[in-house]
Amino acid sequence: MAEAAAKSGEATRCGFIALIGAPNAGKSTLLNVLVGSKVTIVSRKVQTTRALIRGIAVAGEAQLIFVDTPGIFAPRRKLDRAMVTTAWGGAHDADLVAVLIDARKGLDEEAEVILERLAEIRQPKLLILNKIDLVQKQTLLTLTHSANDKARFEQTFMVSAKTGDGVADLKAWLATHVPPGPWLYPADQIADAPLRQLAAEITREKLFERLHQELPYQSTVETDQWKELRKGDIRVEQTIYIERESQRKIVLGKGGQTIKAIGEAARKEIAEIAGAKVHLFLHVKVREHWAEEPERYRGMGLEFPKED
Ligand SMILES: Nc1nc2c(ncn2[C@@H]2O[C@H](COP(=O)(O)OP(=O)(O)OP(=O)(O)O)[C@@H](O)[C@H]2O)c(=O)[nH]1
Ligand SMILES: [Mg+2]
Repeated sequence: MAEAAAKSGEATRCGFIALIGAPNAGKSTLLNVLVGSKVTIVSRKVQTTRALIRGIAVAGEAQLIFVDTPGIFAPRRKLDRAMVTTAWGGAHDADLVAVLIDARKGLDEEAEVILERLAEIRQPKLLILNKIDLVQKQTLLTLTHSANDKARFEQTFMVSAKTGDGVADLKAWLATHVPPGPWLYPADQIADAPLRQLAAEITREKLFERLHQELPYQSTVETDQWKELRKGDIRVEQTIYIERESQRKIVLGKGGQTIKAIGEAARKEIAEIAGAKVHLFLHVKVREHWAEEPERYRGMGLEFPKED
């Protein structure tokens, strides 16, 4: 029935919901649980997401297009600036803006800065307190009051993206609050990034899991080749860009162990999303100024900052 209605555009709803918040608040985890499938990468480290990533879900007669955004923080490098500008841009372009706060961290400085800037956004906003599995109920009530004092929210939700607690309520509310209109995607579509881009993100997630300190932030991944072979297998070639020669041996690891583990983990996941056997080839390139190259930003789906 939903599909039939979608065709005519009658009684259906469809809208963009931007998920914004400080790095590590759980935006990507929440997007994946809302969509019911992994469309955006997650890590324990901050600043994992670098560009806008859409995940699509259907709830009743509504199509909900969630937009995952990079975490908002005080930027230092050019890449940071591009990420933060992109996040606010995502909020400005959405129909509804969902502001995530890590309930365990509460209103720290990063969260305060975001709440202050919300006044600039005209769209209806909702507050999502995430990670409620980690805090006491009383803390949540106090946090709800103080956050609602600082910005105007239509509604407050308390969820755990990890356990799924509260997510159904959030989805049901969104289904009746996105604008009326025809669906923009086919009913079964859950993502709109090309597979080769998601594949690069998956490898980057494995880098974030296995590399530490500055290396995750000084590296990026691109898919150079995605080729279907005759038997239906897929050959994927990717380049990991790093900034210094000395980082190469860390990425490779003793006897190539690290890169092997990264490649193995990424290959399995890429095969799952592609639904085919994948042969993954990883190359490591030192490119001192990759974070200053417009081409790398295009690869990530990020706008290259104009000013310097
Ligand atoms: N306990 C708990 N952990 C969570 C919850 N949601 C997310 N996390 C964890 O928080 C960490 C950060 O999650 P992400 O989804 O990558 O956070 P993000 O807001 O997308 O981060 P950036 O992309 O860096 O801005 C991961 O280790 C998640 O597993 C939650 O509800 N409860
Ligand atoms: Mg993220």
